[in-house]
Formats: sequence, C-alpha cells, structure tokens
Amino acid sequence: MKCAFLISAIFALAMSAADAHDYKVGSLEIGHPWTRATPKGATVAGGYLKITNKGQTADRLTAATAAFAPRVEIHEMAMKDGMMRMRPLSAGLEIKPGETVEFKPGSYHIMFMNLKEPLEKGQRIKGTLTFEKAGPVDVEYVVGAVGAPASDRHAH
Ligand SMILES: [Cu+2]
Repeated sequence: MKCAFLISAIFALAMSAADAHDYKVGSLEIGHPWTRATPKGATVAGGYLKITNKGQTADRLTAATAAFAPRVEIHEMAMKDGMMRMRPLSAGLEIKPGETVEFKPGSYHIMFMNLKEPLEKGQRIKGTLTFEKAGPVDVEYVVGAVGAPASDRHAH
C-alpha cells in the first residue's frame, strides 16, 4: 500500500513536470506548443507556441519540421486587399533580445500541410524547430479540440 502511494506520488510529480510543457534551447524559451484536432479530410493544421529570447542577441526561427506533416511552413497573417490572408515567411521570423513572440490563431503560426492522418485531441505530436543561432530543438505539440480557442492555457 505504502509502495503504491509512493509510485503514484512520483507519477504525479512526473505528470506536473510534463504539464509545464516548456522547452529551452540556447537563450530561447519555447512555451507550450499546441495545435488543434483536425476535422476528417482536413490536410492542414496550425501550430501555436511562444518564443522568448532571454539572450543579448537576436535569433531567428528559420524552419519547423514534423514527422506527421510532410510540409511545414512558418506563416504570418496580414491584411491584403482588405482581407486577412496568411503568407509564408520565407526568411523565417526574427526574435529580438528580450522579446516574446506569440504564435497564435489569427497571427503567426506554424502551418502543418499535407497531413497524412487527422490529428486527434489529446495526442502529443513531435516536431522540431530550428533557430539560426540556437540550432534545432525537439518539441511536442499538444493537440487540443477542433476549433479550440486562442488560449494560452488549455486543459491537459
Ligand atoms: Cu497558415
């Protein structure tokens, strides 16, 4: 009995560590990567996260890749001809020293394209972000509900 308690306590600790769900590479902190479950037949999904540059020099997110999406682009939303459209940032996105850039619905996002399988709520899916100076970092995107709102905090 005592042993079972101990195991569950350790498990709870491990779970709360996983819940924090942040990553570090060089002087960059990556907070809370997430995406949304995709409706049947959908082949694209947006990836969202926060990047904070705690260093003294600017860095640049130059690429994102993911095994579950053959094609991944870094997108921004911008007004064009009176309409919000997304477009790829071919040179990536700079994060200045001290700056936090938030990738969120309606703004910057990672675009997962040509999805082979639908994303299902509750999954954790692996991807890699590559920065010009800090290099690559493996992250996991937590899959939220279809149409999950733009939120910094989602239920785990
Ligand atoms: Cu997009």
